[in-house]
Amino acid sequence: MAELVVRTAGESHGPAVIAFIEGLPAGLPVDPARIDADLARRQGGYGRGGRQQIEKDHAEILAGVRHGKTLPGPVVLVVRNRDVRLEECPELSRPRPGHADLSGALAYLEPDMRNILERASARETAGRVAAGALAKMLLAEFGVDVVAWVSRIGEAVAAEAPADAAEIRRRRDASDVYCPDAAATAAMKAAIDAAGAAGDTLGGVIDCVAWGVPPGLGSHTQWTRKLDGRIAQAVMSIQAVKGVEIGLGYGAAKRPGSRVHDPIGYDAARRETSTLGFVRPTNLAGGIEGGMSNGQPIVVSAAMKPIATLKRPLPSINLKTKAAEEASYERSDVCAVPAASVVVEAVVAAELAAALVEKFGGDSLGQTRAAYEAWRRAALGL
Ligand code: EPS
Repeated sequence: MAELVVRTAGESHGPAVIAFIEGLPAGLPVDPARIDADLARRQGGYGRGGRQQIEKDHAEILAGVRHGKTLPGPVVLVVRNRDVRLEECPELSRPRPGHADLSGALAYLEPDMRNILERASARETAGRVAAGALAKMLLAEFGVDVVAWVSRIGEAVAAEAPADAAEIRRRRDASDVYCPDAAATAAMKAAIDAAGAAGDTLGGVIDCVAWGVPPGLGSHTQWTRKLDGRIAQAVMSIQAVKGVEIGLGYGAAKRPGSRVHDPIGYDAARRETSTLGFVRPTNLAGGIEGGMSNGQPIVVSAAMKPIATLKRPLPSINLKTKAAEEASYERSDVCAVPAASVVVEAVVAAELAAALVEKFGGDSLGQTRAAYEAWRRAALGL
């Protein structure tokens, strides 16, 4: 079974963040400018701290690409850090509630929590975003378009987003907080200002939709292959994410079945779309039934907690003395929800690309496309 694997390496203040991507079909056109555009978006967003003034992320392609196309071997992308001082960074001895500091110290028997936080840092997501940009290039070959945006920061909530990917992207990219609603953008910025002034931090909600996903990605046959489970794992693993919903999510628990499940219809005029003509008046399932895509847009939502590093620190202890002390404070962001929305888009794309490669094979793009077309013809003949 073809397998698309993404792994990252690197410390926040080490020489670089690295992404290793194995299993992309050979012959996939790679546009480095699109990788860097996503990296730049990830660095931005209102509420970021001083670090992003220092960094200017760029992905160097170290392996796996020749003449602008993927080779059969793995791709390695390197995002070099500018703020390199891993060896000089001081010890961290007062764990921050909500950060990896204390649990990491106990897990790795590591009294200097610097050795934990450097890898736990969300700087790591530069690697996942670079890899996700490649995944989006593969998905685009099959008409799949993944878009994520910010729908809530603290108490500031956006109006429902338009149904059209291009329109969402246009409005989102004009917003300092990557939110398609201009009025909500102003409220979100004000909320971030207030939190910053109070020495506090803010979380929020990120919405993500993938359009054009063919039916049948994922599988009902084994829990590890269920597409919703895999997307949930990928999104939940993003630093500070505490909740993931697919479609109606928690809302489905409150309603009777007749108001949760999406009726099934058929419209021959829509056979040429990703739905193969199977139409649903609603999409409360969020495009996944039985652990498989059903041809409807895949709808994912993620809740991000406020960043754990507080200018006005919470009570903690000194790990060496066990005496009560305030948690450590390090330069940090007031709000990184906009940046995390870029990461959500990347990891959802990576999971969809992995499921696509598993279903259609991934030795070369031509073979992947041929298998996809053959499956499509057969499915239309059902
Ligand atoms: C982070 C702390 C900050 C953030 C960092 C994540 O870094 P520093 O300690 O160098 O100021 O800016 O995020 C990034 C560097 C990034 O590129 O996203 C943390 O502790 O998680």
